[in-house]
Order: sequence, then structure tokens, then C-alpha cells
Amino acid sequence: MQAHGAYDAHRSLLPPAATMLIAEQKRRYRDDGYLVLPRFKSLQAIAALRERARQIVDAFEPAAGGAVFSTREQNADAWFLGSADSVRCFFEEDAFDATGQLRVDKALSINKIGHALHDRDAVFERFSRGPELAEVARALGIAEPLIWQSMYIFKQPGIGGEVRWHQDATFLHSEPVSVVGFWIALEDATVDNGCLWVAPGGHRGPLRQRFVRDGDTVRLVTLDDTPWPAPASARPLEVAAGTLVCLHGLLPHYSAPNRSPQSRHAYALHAIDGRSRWSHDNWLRRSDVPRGFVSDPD
Ligand SMILES: O=C(O)CCC(=O)C(=O)O
Repeated sequence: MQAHGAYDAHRSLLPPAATMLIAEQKRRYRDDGYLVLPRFKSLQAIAALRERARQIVDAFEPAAGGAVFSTREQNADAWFLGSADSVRCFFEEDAFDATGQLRVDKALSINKIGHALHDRDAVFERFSRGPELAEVARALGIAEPLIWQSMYIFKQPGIGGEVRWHQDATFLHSEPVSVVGFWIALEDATVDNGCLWVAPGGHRGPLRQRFVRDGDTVRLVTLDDTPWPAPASARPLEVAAGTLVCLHGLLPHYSAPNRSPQSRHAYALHAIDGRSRWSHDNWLRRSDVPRGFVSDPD
């Protein structure tokens, strides 16, 4: 990738990306299970979102809960389950030393904020909705999008946790599977700082696992023993800040740990098609019905 300074200065002069997907892009999504749309969000919009995330973390009192977010197994404590309907911070697994003290400042220790930012915070609400996202969702075949989940992912310098191979339909299941991930880079994502890796075409395989909730417990159930893709078939998605990556719900993807000194912030929305049946044993439960990408009139 180009040097950050020059790259950013140049990019801010470019026109916004066209949001009307052309046939070739739709074909690529159908064939590969993902689509990369550069320059989808402006640097100004990103700056506003990052500032709001900074404020949320600043106001966060770890004593109030603050579970570690395990990127290997989703630990189902009350803090995690309650985040389905609210805005909560989760620490990186490696944030604490052996005595339980934070190794670095709180602002550099948070793994993510989740999972209802898009509905519970005005700044995130604005970023998460609008005609551009609505148009992309429509073009990808989601006729009645319902945004069930949002995550601000920090991938902190040095301790940013791995997100293992997974398919989003494991966590946000419906019949038929319809979930699509809308992942937006808020900083340049590189192999060094833990960009996404995908298995092109892998969405044509089966759903391997389901993350099933029973009361206040959750478990990962194996549905299909098909192995995860071989490392050689994984493709890194090195993208610039502002890029939107759309991920089919069955596409295997992962991100490696971030051992670099550079963070890799991203914001992810997950929407299902309201024409499919939401699986009520999903971990995520809401007190209200999720909405789509169209903003409420003021
Ligand atoms: O941003 C990451 O590192 C992983 C995100 C991801 O896997 C997802 O949103 O499904």
C-alpha cells in the first residue's frame, strides 16, 4: 500500500464511489462470495465515527462489567448476552497481565464495542444507514434488510486478537441462510495489522457450525465436518480506509492477530433478509424488531 499521508491526501480529492453496483460486481459477489467497494465512506464520516468510539471507551467503567471478548470461544456471560440490545465494550484477551492489571491504557485494550450501536447511538445510527448501504444491500439480493448486529472492532496494536475461520451464518442464522456482513475499514487494513482473509468461492460449501443459545448458555454445534480452507487458498483483503467489504453469510473468513504497532479499526454490520425466518435459538435477542438501512425521517 502507499504511504498513509500521501494516500489519504489524494483519496480525499476523489469522487465518492458509485453505489449502483454494475453487473460485473454482482457476478463477482455471486461467484466469490465477497465484494470490495473502495471509497465507500468518506474520511470525514470515518473521523466522526472514530471520535464517537473514543468517547464510548473513555466513558466505559470496567468495574461495570467489561468481559474479555474471546476470539476463540464467545464467552457467554451476562455482559456478552446483554450486549445484543445495547452498547458494551469488550477487552482484548491479552489486555491483562498475570496480576489482572491492564498492560496498556484502556483506550488501547478494548477489542470491540457491540452489538446494537446502530440502534442505540445517534452517531453510529447515521453511519449505519442511508441510501448507499440500502442500494448495495438491494443489489446483493437482500430485499428486506434487517440489521441485527453492529461491532466496532479495534484490532489493537500488538495485542489485537485473532478472529478464527468462521461463517457469519454460524452466529446469525436464518432459514434459509441470508446474513450478509457489511465490513467497513476505518483505517488501512494490511497483512501486518490483521486484515480480513477470505476463501474465494467458499460460500458454496456447507454451514459448518451453529452458535446456539439455550436460556443463558450458548454452545457451538457442529453441523458439518468439512475442514476450514487450506491456508494456501486464503486471500488477504488489504484495503484502504473507507472501503466496504460485503461478505456472504456462508463465506469462510478470518483475521490474524495484530502484532504490529498500527491499529486496524473497522466497523461491521450484519443484516439478514426479512423474507427468511430468523432462528430464535441464535444468541442475539432483542427487545425490539431490527430495522433496515433506510434512515428514519427526522
Ligand atoms: O474485523 C475482523 O477482524 C473480523 C470481522 C469478522 O469476521 C466479521 O465481522 O464477521
